[in-house]
Amino acid sequence: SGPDPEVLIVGSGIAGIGAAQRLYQHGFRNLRILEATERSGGRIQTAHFAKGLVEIGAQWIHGPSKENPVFQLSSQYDLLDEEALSEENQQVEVGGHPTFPFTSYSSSGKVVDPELVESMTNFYNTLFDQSREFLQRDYDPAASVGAYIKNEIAHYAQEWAGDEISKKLKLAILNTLMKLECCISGTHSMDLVGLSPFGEYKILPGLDCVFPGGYESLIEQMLKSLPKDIVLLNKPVKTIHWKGCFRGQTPQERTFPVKVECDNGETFTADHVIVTVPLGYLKEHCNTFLHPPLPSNKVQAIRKMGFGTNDKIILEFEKPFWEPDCRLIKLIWEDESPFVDAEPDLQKVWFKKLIGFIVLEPPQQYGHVLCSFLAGNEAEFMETLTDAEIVTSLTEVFRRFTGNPKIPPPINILRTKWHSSMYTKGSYSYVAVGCSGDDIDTIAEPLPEGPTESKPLQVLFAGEATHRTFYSTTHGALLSGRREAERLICLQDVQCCKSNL
Ligand code: 6YU
Repeated sequence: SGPDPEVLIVGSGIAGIGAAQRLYQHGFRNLRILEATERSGGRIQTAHFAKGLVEIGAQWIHGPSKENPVFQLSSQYDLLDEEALSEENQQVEVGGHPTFPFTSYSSSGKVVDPELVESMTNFYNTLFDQSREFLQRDYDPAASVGAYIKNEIAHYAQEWAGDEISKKLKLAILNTLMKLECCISGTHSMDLVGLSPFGEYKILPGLDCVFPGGYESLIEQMLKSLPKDIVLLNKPVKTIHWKGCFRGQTPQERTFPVKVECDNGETFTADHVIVTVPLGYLKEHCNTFLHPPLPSNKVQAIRKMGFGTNDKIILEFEKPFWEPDCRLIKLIWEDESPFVDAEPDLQKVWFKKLIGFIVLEPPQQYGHVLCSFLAGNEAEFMETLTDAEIVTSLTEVFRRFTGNPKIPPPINILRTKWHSSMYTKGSYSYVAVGCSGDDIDTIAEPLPEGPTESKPLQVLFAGEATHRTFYSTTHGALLSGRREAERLICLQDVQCCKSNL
């Protein structure tokens, strides 16, 4: 590379923008971000809905405390409220289980005893915490988190006192908690999530917080620190040609090892390309996205790693049908159990995968708005339905669970379609059965691999799915972008030293 290498970043999500920020701060000036869509932010996206703002993608800063770079940056930009910034908030250790005041309804239209729900939740949380302890063990009691938790439930359920009806209700509550875990992990079933690598994911202290001005306010601030023309929108990259010798358009007419080709035939030459496209996109295009193709160990890791769907359904009501202090409406299907497979006909049952609705608070800011999460095959099916079909099904669900047949339908709906989104193809990554943290590192390994000749670090990989301990989060994505920027900064430093000798 010359003194100021040409760097291209593919994808203008938080990983790509984070990489650009770090490089720009270190004096790199030949920088461009190629983004396929008409906007920056990727899976960070805020929309207007009802009276206020809602999040289409990332919702919370997970673990907002000193070690979290998204928290750090957002504090620096003054984007968080006082409560989120307080020392007290940063020290809360919920171990990934935040709690809200809730009302649980059952499918027979009754309110379920909150003490029972709480005791089952504590029991479940203990099993969940245990499932994160198999990283360093020689022996796994089960292949998946789902299998492990179900075995443990089966074991303890033998000792449960009470009649068959109360035991059934306990299993139904536990099933709801496992469905919630599917949303958190972004997977169809916890049977797909590997047990031993589950402990790779690191939970940071701090009570999860939101952005009063929307998550996208962070992206807007980050972009302000970069020159306006750095991001080129509507530039879907088709193929990255590397290990080449391509003539560029710079005045010196020097040659470059990389040429990036867009869908419309436009090309860009570079010394280095940082790829930040989502794993879902990489999975679908891994045979053609690079030329020469990706090495087989990388392709295998990309295929093995999990990438699922977690969608949202956001509803506005004219009047609330929930109590004023209720923050969470939980739905418990009494006929469900962790030991019974869900009915395969999604048309009939897709809405049974819903675990409940978060009340967006306060109503003066949002209106009367409920937000639900839906994971896996049911979410992907929901994406194929019309708004009217979804509203009809959910109105029936609300009426059935509350026992109030007069609840009017919501007046407005917004749902996400992350699986159908062609440049994402799902929501975020998880460590699937059969893969390990090493696979994440393999995906992150730059190309060409190993010690090489004169043109190192031609293609680098960032994005949430490349962060071993914070995959699936915005802070993992940001750190991964900065990590790849640092590789180029180090390379630059080494080359400067060599030329000064
Ligand atoms: C978080 C949260 N959160 C909910 C939902 C979603 C996600 N996340 P990007 O995709 O942003 O950027 C890539 C760009 O590349 C993009 O703009 C593309 O258009 C572009 N591109 C693609 N192909 C291209 C091409 N060919 N050419 C050019 N450009 C191309 N994270 O911290 N808090 O509350 C949530 C949530 C519905 C969808 C989330 C959350 C995940 C983050 O949104 C996500 O990781 C980052 O934004 C990704 O940034 P990026 O830059 O890498 O990609 C114990 C345990 C278990 C572990 N699990 C814990 C799970 C915790 C995750 N929580 C999620 C929960 C919610 C609600």
